[in-house]
Amino acid sequence: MKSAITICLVPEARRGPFVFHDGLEAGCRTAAEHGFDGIEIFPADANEVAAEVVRPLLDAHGLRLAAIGTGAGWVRHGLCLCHADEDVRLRARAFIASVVDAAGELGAPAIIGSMQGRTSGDVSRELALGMLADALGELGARAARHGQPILYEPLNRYETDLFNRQSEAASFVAANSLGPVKLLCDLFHMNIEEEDVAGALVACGRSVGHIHWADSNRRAMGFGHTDPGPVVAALRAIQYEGWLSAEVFPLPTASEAAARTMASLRRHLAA
Ligand code: LER
Ligand code: MN
Repeated sequence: MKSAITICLVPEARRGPFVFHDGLEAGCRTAAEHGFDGIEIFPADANEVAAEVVRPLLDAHGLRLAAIGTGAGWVRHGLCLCHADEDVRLRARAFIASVVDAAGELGAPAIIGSMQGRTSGDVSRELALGMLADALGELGARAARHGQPILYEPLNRYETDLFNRQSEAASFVAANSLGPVKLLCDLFHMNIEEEDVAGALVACGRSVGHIHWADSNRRAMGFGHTDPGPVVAALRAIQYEGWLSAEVFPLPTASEAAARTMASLRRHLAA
C-alpha cells in the first residue's frame, strides 16, 4: 500500500478536510519531506492540473499522483450529477470528464464525491440513481480509455442520501455493470455509517479502489479514536495495494497532521 496526502488549490475549500493549502509546489515539497509516496489534488478545475504543470513537480520531488478530486464543481459552481436541471447535470459531467482526462494523462483516477449530489423535491431516489448510473457509466468508460478506474465515494448522511454505505454502493455498481467504477472508502464517512468498518472493506473486496485515511473526527489518523489495526488487516485480506490518502483537517497544523499520518502508516504497515 502507498501513502498519499491531500493538496487543496481551491480557496473556497480552505476550511475543508485537506492538509496542504499553500499551492502545488509547496504541497509537493512538504509531502516529500514527510516521506509520502504521492499526493492527491483538489483543484479548481482541470486546467490547474494540466500534465505540463503537475508532471515536473512530481518528478522534482519523487512523488506520484494518487488521484484528483472533482468537488470544486460543486463547491464553486453548484454542479452535481443528479440535479433537477438537465443543463446543470450536463455541465457537471463535462466538468468531471475534463478532470478524468487530466488525471488520466498523469496516470491517475478522478474522484466523484460531492459531485454525486442528492435527491430533491423534483428528483426522486429512483430518478437520482438512474442519473447516477448513467453518469458513472459514461465517465467510467472515459476513465477506462486512460486505463484508469473512476472512484465513486459513498459519503455520510449529512452530505448525500444516495449511498452512505460501501456494500450498498458496491451492489449498485454490480447491478448496473459499472465495471470501471471502484469505491473510494473514506474511513471518516465509514466511521459514521458502517456497523463494522473492517468488515465492510472485506465485503467489498476487489471493489475497493482508494482509501481516505482519516481518523474518526476527520483529523489525521492517531488524533481520534479509530483503531487502524483491523482496517489494515482487512485491506491486507482483500489484497488491496492502492493508496492510503490523508484527506483530513490540517490540525493542529498541516505539518503535525502530515507527521501523525506518516507515523500511523509506518506503524501499521510495518506491523
Ligand atoms: C471528499 O473526498 C469527501 O470525503 C467529501 O466529504 C467531500 O468533502
Ligand atoms: Mn473523502
